[in-house]
Amino acid sequence: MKLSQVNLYQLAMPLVTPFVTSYGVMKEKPFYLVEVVEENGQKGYGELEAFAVPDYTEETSETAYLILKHHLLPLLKGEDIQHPREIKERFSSIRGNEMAKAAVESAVWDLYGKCKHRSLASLLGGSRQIIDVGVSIGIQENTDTLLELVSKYVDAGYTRVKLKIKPGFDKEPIQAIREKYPTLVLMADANSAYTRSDIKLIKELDHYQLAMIEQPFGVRDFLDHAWLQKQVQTRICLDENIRSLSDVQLAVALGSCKAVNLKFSRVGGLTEALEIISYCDQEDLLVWCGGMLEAGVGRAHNLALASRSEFRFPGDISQTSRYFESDIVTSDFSFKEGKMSVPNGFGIGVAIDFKQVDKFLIQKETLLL
Ligand code: OSB
Ligand code: MG
Repeated sequence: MKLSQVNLYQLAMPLVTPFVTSYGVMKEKPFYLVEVVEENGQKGYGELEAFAVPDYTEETSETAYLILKHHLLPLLKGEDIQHPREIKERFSSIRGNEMAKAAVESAVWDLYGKCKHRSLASLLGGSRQIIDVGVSIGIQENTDTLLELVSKYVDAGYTRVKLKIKPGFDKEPIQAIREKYPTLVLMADANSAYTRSDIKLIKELDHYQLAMIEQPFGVRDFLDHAWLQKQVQTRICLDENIRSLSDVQLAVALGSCKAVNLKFSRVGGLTEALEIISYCDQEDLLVWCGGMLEAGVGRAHNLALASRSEFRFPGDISQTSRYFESDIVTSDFSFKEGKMSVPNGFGIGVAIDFKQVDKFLIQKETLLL
């Protein structure tokens, strides 16, 4: 495949309700839809998932755009790409900037699927057609609102609930959910809001049969997480810490976690994600598919990846309508009773709805390769 052109659609999609985490509030999702075009006119799509503010990882939508345009795309100029796996190697001279890399890489995987008449799920080695999915619930004003939300999702059939927590909004809401739903698969995500000095509180969370506690400590704190994991029964799951396979290897060597939230966008692409999945499987480390409030394109990539059988725990892949009024793809991924189907058309298997893209468009830029 020879790429001839890349179109960047800068979009901003308002969220139906603000998403609140321990570190901030998100009211809209600004992102780029990346369209890679090969010499015969075939097109592939990826989403650039970096947020507006560098409070989850260092990248922002703006910095990732600059890296993509000035440093990543020039590396593909005139290159004949035999397989999307090669992209990781071609980008290896650029440090970090995983989300910028993943945006291009995932678009090339889609393009490759379309050229080869294969679904992305089958290219990635996925075998499941229908997968269990879970919701991630932001920090709520009070426990009543939270319980109402949880009951709505439980009624809809979601088989796993993840609750965002922070100091002051942790034990009480977890206890309230647990009392009402004794057997619900429940977990908490702190987005690094705690430190070693919170050990007493975290030990108390051991009493609520949480499936895991995600990212309690700092985003580079492998040692602190290892210290914590030794003292609690509940699995510690790492999210922000994991930017590459070697981060997972470090976590295993130190005993920093018993589970990994895998977002291909946070680890630089699907190729790195596949290596992480194999390694987790080999090490018996629970791995599951995380989310970045994706629109339809990123969601389709997630579903394809999550169709691999190694994902034995429901991911953060819920209905797009939880986050957005309408989507930029024509499919709604048919959600039914807590399960979603994996698209089986060529590539990501969903079509772009350009009327919708126009609706959210800030500007479009064409880059010739
Ligand atoms: O920590 O997993 C996280 C959303 C934005 C930033 C970080 C996280 C999240 C989520 C939402 O938990 C997952 C989703 O439903 O897309
Ligand atoms: Mg998380």
